[in-house]
Amino acid sequence: MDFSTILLQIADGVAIITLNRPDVLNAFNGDMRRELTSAFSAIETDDAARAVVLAANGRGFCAGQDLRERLGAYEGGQAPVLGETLRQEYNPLILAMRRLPKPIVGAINGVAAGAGCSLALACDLRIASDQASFLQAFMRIGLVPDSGSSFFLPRLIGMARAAEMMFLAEPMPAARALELGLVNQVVPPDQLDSAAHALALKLAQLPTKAIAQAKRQLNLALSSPLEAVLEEEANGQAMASQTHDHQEGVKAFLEKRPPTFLGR
Ligand code: T3D
Repeated sequence: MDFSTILLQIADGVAIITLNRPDVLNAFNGDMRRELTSAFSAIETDDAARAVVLAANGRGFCAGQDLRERLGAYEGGQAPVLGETLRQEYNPLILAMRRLPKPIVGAINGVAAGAGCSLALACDLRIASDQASFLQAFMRIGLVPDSGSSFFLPRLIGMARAAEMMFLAEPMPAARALELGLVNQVVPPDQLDSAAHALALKLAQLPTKAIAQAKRQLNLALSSPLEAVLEEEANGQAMASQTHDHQEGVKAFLEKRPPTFLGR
Protein backbone atom coordinates (compact mmCIF):
# COMPACT_ATOMS: atom_id res chain seq x y z
CA MET A 1 0.00 0.00 0.00
CA ASP A 2 1.17 3.52 -0.77
CA PHE A 3 1.02 6.01 2.07
CA SER A 4 2.15 9.64 2.18
CA THR A 5 2.14 10.27 5.96
CA ILE A 6 3.14 6.92 7.43
CA LEU A 7 5.48 4.05 6.60
CA LEU A 8 4.47 0.39 6.88
CA GLN A 9 6.77 -2.60 6.69
CA ILE A 10 6.17 -6.21 7.64
CA ALA A 11 8.94 -8.71 8.36
CA ASP A 12 9.48 -11.64 10.71
CA GLY A 13 5.87 -11.55 11.90
CA VAL A 14 6.10 -7.89 12.96
CA ALA A 15 4.39 -4.95 11.26
CA ILE A 16 6.11 -1.64 11.91
CA ILE A 17 4.03 1.49 11.35
CA THR A 18 6.03 4.71 11.50
CA LEU A 19 4.33 8.12 11.70
CA ASN A 20 6.15 10.26 9.19
CA ARG A 21 5.35 13.97 9.49
CA PRO A 22 8.41 14.84 11.60
CA ASP A 23 8.42 18.58 10.76
CA VAL A 24 5.20 19.01 12.76
CA LEU A 25 6.03 16.38 15.40
CA ASN A 26 3.78 13.95 13.49
CA ALA A 27 0.63 16.00 14.08
CA PHE A 28 -2.47 14.41 12.55
CA ASN A 29 -3.78 15.73 9.28
CA GLY A 30 -6.67 14.07 7.44
CA ASP A 31 -4.36 11.85 5.39
CA MET A 32 -2.57 10.58 8.48
CA ARG A 33 -5.83 9.81 10.29
CA ARG A 34 -7.15 7.84 7.31
CA GLU A 35 -3.88 6.15 6.38
CA LEU A 36 -3.27 4.96 9.91
CA THR A 37 -6.75 3.41 10.09
CA SER A 38 -6.18 1.75 6.68
CA ALA A 39 -2.84 0.37 7.85
CA PHE A 40 -4.44 -1.23 10.92
CA SER A 41 -7.16 -2.74 8.78
CA ALA A 42 -4.57 -4.13 6.31
CA ILE A 43 -2.62 -5.63 9.23
CA GLU A 44 -5.76 -7.23 10.62
CA THR A 45 -6.16 -9.48 7.57
CA ASP A 46 -2.46 -10.12 6.91
CA ASP A 47 -1.30 -13.39 8.49
CA ALA A 48 2.32 -12.28 8.00
CA ALA A 49 1.79 -9.73 10.79
CA ARG A 50 1.35 -11.21 14.27
CA ALA A 51 2.37 -8.15 16.30
CA VAL A 52 2.67 -4.42 15.60
CA VAL A 53 5.07 -1.64 16.55
CA LEU A 54 3.69 1.89 16.31
CA ALA A 55 6.68 4.22 16.09
CA ALA A 56 7.38 7.75 14.88
CA ASN A 57 10.08 9.60 12.96
CA GLY A 58 11.82 12.70 14.30
CA ARG A 59 11.89 14.08 17.84
CA GLY A 60 8.17 13.83 18.63
CA PHE A 61 5.78 10.88 18.78
CA CYS A 62 2.61 12.75 17.78
CA ALA A 63 1.49 16.31 18.59
CA GLY A 64 -2.22 15.57 18.11
CA GLN A 65 -4.46 17.37 15.67
CA ASP A 66 -2.56 19.49 13.13
CA LEU A 67 -3.65 22.94 14.27
CA ARG A 68 -2.89 24.41 10.85
CA GLU A 69 -5.30 22.08 9.07
CA ARG A 70 -8.33 24.22 9.74
CA LEU A 71 -6.68 27.63 9.76
CA GLY A 72 -8.87 28.72 6.86
CA ALA A 73 -12.03 28.24 8.90
CA TYR A 74 -10.66 30.11 11.94
CA GLU A 75 -9.40 32.97 9.78
CA GLY A 76 -12.84 33.18 8.19
CA GLY A 77 -14.18 33.89 11.69
CA GLN A 78 -16.00 30.56 11.80
CA ALA A 79 -14.75 28.04 14.37
CA PRO A 80 -15.22 24.56 12.91
CA VAL A 81 -17.50 22.22 14.89
CA LEU A 82 -15.09 19.43 15.75
CA GLY A 83 -17.30 16.51 16.75
CA GLU A 84 -17.61 15.14 13.22
CA THR A 85 -13.86 14.60 12.66
CA LEU A 86 -13.84 12.66 15.89
CA ARG A 87 -16.84 10.56 14.94
CA GLN A 88 -15.69 9.92 11.38
CA GLU A 89 -11.91 9.62 11.71
CA TYR A 90 -10.34 9.64 15.19
CA ASN A 91 -12.86 7.33 16.86
CA PRO A 92 -12.70 4.67 14.11
CA LEU A 93 -8.89 4.77 14.38
CA ILE A 94 -8.93 4.17 18.14
CA LEU A 95 -11.53 1.40 17.73
CA ALA A 96 -9.45 -0.22 14.96
CA MET A 97 -6.49 -0.35 17.34
CA ARG A 98 -8.45 -1.81 20.25
CA ARG A 99 -10.27 -4.32 18.01
CA LEU A 100 -7.11 -5.40 16.18
CA PRO A 101 -6.64 -9.07 17.15
CA LYS A 102 -2.88 -8.52 17.43
CA PRO A 103 -0.84 -6.74 20.11
CA ILE A 104 0.37 -3.19 19.47
CA VAL A 105 3.60 -1.94 21.06
CA GLY A 106 3.85 1.87 21.12
CA ALA A 107 7.45 3.09 20.74
CA ILE A 108 7.15 6.55 22.24
CA ASN A 109 10.19 8.54 21.16
CA GLY A 110 9.20 12.07 22.22
CA VAL A 111 6.19 14.16 23.12
CA ALA A 112 2.78 12.50 22.78
CA ALA A 113 0.30 15.38 22.96
CA GLY A 114 -3.47 15.74 22.56
CA ALA A 115 -4.83 13.04 20.27
CA GLY A 116 -1.20 11.86 20.00
CA CYS A 117 -1.32 11.06 23.71
CA SER A 118 -4.62 9.22 23.12
CA LEU A 119 -2.95 7.31 20.29
CA ALA A 120 -0.18 6.16 22.64
CA LEU A 121 -2.73 5.16 25.29
CA ALA A 122 -4.65 3.01 22.78
CA CYS A 123 -1.60 0.77 22.27
CA ASP A 124 -1.51 -2.45 24.32
CA LEU A 125 2.01 -1.86 25.63
CA ARG A 126 4.21 1.21 25.64
CA ILE A 127 7.99 1.52 25.65
CA ALA A 128 9.17 5.10 26.03
CA SER A 129 12.47 6.81 25.38
CA ASP A 130 13.70 8.67 28.46
CA GLN A 131 13.15 11.82 26.35
CA ALA A 132 9.43 11.10 25.89
CA SER A 133 6.57 12.87 27.62
CA PHE A 134 2.79 12.62 27.73
CA LEU A 135 0.73 15.76 27.48
CA GLN A 136 -3.05 16.13 27.66
CA ALA A 137 -2.69 19.30 25.58
CA PHE A 138 -6.41 19.80 24.95
CA MET A 139 -7.09 22.28 27.79
CA ARG A 140 -4.25 24.52 26.56
CA ILE A 141 -6.39 25.34 23.54
CA GLY A 142 -9.77 25.23 25.28
CA LEU A 143 -10.74 21.75 24.10
CA VAL A 144 -11.64 18.61 26.00
CA PRO A 145 -9.80 15.27 26.06
CA ASP A 146 -10.78 13.08 23.12
CA SER A 147 -9.84 10.03 21.04
CA GLY A 148 -10.18 7.76 24.06
CA SER A 149 -8.01 9.64 26.57
CA SER A 150 -10.95 10.01 28.99
CA PHE A 151 -11.43 6.23 28.85
CA PHE A 152 -7.84 4.97 29.04
CA LEU A 153 -6.12 7.51 31.27
CA PRO A 154 -8.13 7.04 34.51
CA ARG A 155 -7.99 3.27 34.01
CA LEU A 156 -4.22 3.39 33.67
CA ILE A 157 -3.27 5.89 36.37
CA GLY A 158 -6.43 6.57 38.43
CA MET A 159 -9.00 9.37 38.47
CA ALA A 160 -7.05 11.94 40.49
CA ARG A 161 -3.92 11.72 38.38
CA ALA A 162 -5.92 11.67 35.15
CA ALA A 163 -7.76 14.80 36.30
CA GLU A 164 -4.45 16.49 37.11
CA MET A 165 -3.06 15.71 33.64
CA MET A 166 -6.25 16.74 31.86
CA PHE A 167 -7.01 19.94 33.80
CA LEU A 168 -3.48 21.32 34.16
CA ALA A 169 -2.19 20.12 30.77
CA GLU A 170 1.37 19.81 32.02
CA PRO A 171 3.70 17.27 30.43
CA MET A 172 4.36 14.04 32.30
CA PRO A 173 7.95 12.90 31.75
CA ALA A 174 8.69 9.26 30.86
CA ALA A 175 10.22 8.48 34.28
CA ARG A 176 7.03 9.54 36.08
CA ALA A 177 4.91 7.69 33.50
CA LEU A 178 6.85 4.54 34.36
CA GLU A 179 6.27 5.04 38.12
CA LEU A 180 2.54 5.39 37.51
CA GLY A 181 2.24 2.41 35.16
CA LEU A 182 1.48 4.50 32.09
CA VAL A 183 4.38 2.87 30.25
CA ASN A 184 5.88 -0.59 30.53
CA GLN A 185 9.53 0.34 30.08
CA VAL A 186 11.77 3.38 29.69
CA VAL A 187 14.98 3.08 27.67
CA PRO A 188 17.66 5.44 26.34
CA PRO A 189 16.65 6.98 22.98
CA ASP A 190 19.17 4.95 20.98
CA GLN A 191 17.71 1.70 22.33
CA LEU A 192 14.03 2.49 21.71
CA ASP A 193 13.68 0.92 18.26
CA SER A 194 15.47 -2.26 19.20
CA ALA A 195 13.61 -2.63 22.51
CA ALA A 196 10.21 -2.14 20.85
CA HIS A 197 11.12 -4.48 18.02
CA ALA A 198 12.43 -7.17 20.40
CA LEU A 199 9.19 -7.03 22.40
CA ALA A 200 7.06 -7.24 19.24
CA LEU A 201 9.17 -10.13 17.95
CA LYS A 202 8.60 -11.97 21.21
CA LEU A 203 4.84 -11.30 20.97
CA ALA A 204 4.81 -12.45 17.32
CA GLN A 205 6.14 -15.84 18.38
CA LEU A 206 3.42 -16.41 20.97
CA PRO A 207 0.07 -18.12 20.27
CA THR A 208 -1.50 -15.33 18.21
CA LYS A 209 -5.11 -16.50 18.60
CA ALA A 210 -4.77 -16.73 22.37
CA ILE A 211 -3.16 -13.26 22.49
CA ALA A 212 -6.06 -11.89 20.42
CA GLN A 213 -8.56 -13.44 22.81
CA ALA A 214 -6.65 -12.14 25.87
CA LYS A 215 -6.83 -8.65 24.30
CA ARG A 216 -10.60 -9.05 23.82
CA GLN A 217 -10.95 -10.09 27.45
CA LEU A 218 -8.90 -7.09 28.64
CA ASN A 219 -11.05 -4.77 26.50
CA LEU A 220 -14.19 -6.26 27.97
CA ALA A 221 -12.83 -6.18 31.53
CA LEU A 222 -12.43 -2.40 31.29
CA SER A 223 -16.16 -1.83 31.04
CA SER A 224 -18.16 -4.96 31.85
CA PRO A 225 -19.40 -6.76 34.96
CA LEU A 226 -17.58 -9.85 36.25
CA GLU A 227 -20.29 -12.18 34.92
CA ALA A 228 -19.71 -11.01 31.34
CA VAL A 229 -15.93 -11.31 31.65
CA LEU A 230 -16.17 -14.83 33.11
CA GLU A 231 -18.40 -15.88 30.22
CA GLU A 232 -16.02 -14.36 27.66
CA GLU A 233 -13.10 -16.22 29.30
CA ALA A 234 -15.03 -19.49 28.93
CA ASN A 235 -15.80 -18.72 25.26
CA GLY A 236 -12.18 -17.80 24.70
CA GLN A 237 -10.89 -20.97 26.31
CA ALA A 238 -13.23 -23.05 24.14
CA MET A 239 -11.72 -21.37 21.07
CA ALA A 240 -8.08 -21.55 22.27
CA SER A 241 -8.33 -25.21 23.22
CA GLN A 242 -9.00 -26.05 19.56
CA THR A 243 -5.88 -24.34 18.17
CA HIS A 244 -2.66 -25.90 16.92
CA ASP A 245 -0.74 -23.65 19.33
CA HIS A 246 -2.50 -25.10 22.37
CA GLN A 247 -1.69 -28.67 21.29
CA GLU A 248 1.89 -27.63 20.55
CA GLY A 249 2.23 -25.89 23.94
CA VAL A 250 1.16 -28.97 25.86
CA LYS A 251 3.25 -31.32 23.69
CA ALA A 252 6.35 -29.13 24.08
CA PHE A 253 5.87 -29.00 27.85
CA LEU A 254 5.66 -32.79 28.08
CA GLU A 255 8.64 -33.22 25.77
CA LYS A 256 10.62 -30.64 27.80
CA ARG A 257 11.41 -28.40 24.79
CA PRO A 258 10.46 -24.82 23.80
CA PRO A 259 7.20 -24.63 21.82
CA THR A 260 6.96 -23.45 18.21
CA PHE A 261 3.73 -21.46 17.94
CA LEU A 262 2.40 -20.91 14.43
CA GLY A 263 -0.37 -18.45 15.23
CA ARG A 264 -3.16 -20.90 14.36
O1 T3D B 1 -10.98 17.50 15.02
C1 T3D B 1 -10.36 18.09 15.88
O2 T3D B 1 -9.56 18.97 15.63
C2 T3D B 1 -10.54 17.66 17.30
C3 T3D B 1 -9.43 16.86 17.71
C4 T3D B 1 -8.54 17.34 18.59
C5 T3D B 1 -7.45 16.48 18.98
C6 T3D B 1 -6.24 17.19 19.47
O3 T3D B 1 -5.21 16.57 19.37
S1 T3D B 1 -6.36 18.75 20.15
C7 T3D B 1 -4.66 19.06 20.63
C8 T3D B 1 -3.83 19.50 19.49
N1 T3D B 1 -2.42 19.53 19.82
C9 T3D B 1 -1.86 20.50 20.54
O4 T3D B 1 -2.52 21.41 20.99
C10 T3D B 1 -0.36 20.45 20.73
C11 T3D B 1 0.29 21.61 20.02
N2 T3D B 1 1.73 21.50 20.14
C12 T3D B 1 2.39 21.87 21.25
O5 T3D B 1 1.82 22.27 22.24
C13 T3D B 1 3.88 21.75 21.20
O6 T3D B 1 4.29 21.71 19.86
C14 T3D B 1 4.42 20.49 21.92
C15 T3D B 1 4.23 20.67 23.45
C16 T3D B 1 3.71 19.24 21.46
C17 T3D B 1 5.94 20.35 21.64
O7 T3D B 1 6.57 21.57 21.93
P1 T3D B 1 8.06 21.84 21.40
O8 T3D B 1 8.49 23.14 21.97
O9 T3D B 1 8.89 20.65 21.67
O10 T3D B 1 7.92 21.92 19.81
P2 T3D B 1 7.35 23.12 18.94
O11 T3D B 1 8.46 24.06 18.58
O12 T3D B 1 6.14 23.69 19.55
O13 T3D B 1 6.89 22.32 17.60
C18 T3D B 1 7.81 21.95 16.59
C19 T3D B 1 7.13 22.21 15.26
O14 T3D B 1 5.96 21.38 15.17
C20 T3D B 1 6.64 23.64 15.13
O15 T3D B 1 6.72 23.99 13.77
P3 T3D B 1 7.80 25.09 13.27
O16 T3D B 1 7.58 26.30 14.11
O17 T3D B 1 9.13 24.44 13.53
O18 T3D B 1 7.50 25.28 11.81
C21 T3D B 1 5.18 23.54 15.52
O19 T3D B 1 4.37 24.54 14.97
C22 T3D B 1 4.83 22.19 14.94
N3 T3D B 1 3.67 21.61 15.65
C23 T3D B 1 3.68 21.07 16.89
N4 T3D B 1 2.47 20.65 17.20
C24 T3D B 1 1.68 20.93 16.15
C25 T3D B 1 2.45 21.56 15.16
N5 T3D B 1 1.92 21.97 14.01
C26 T3D B 1 0.61 21.77 13.82
N6 T3D B 1 -0.19 21.18 14.73
C27 T3D B 1 0.30 20.75 15.91
N7 T3D B 1 -0.50 20.13 16.77
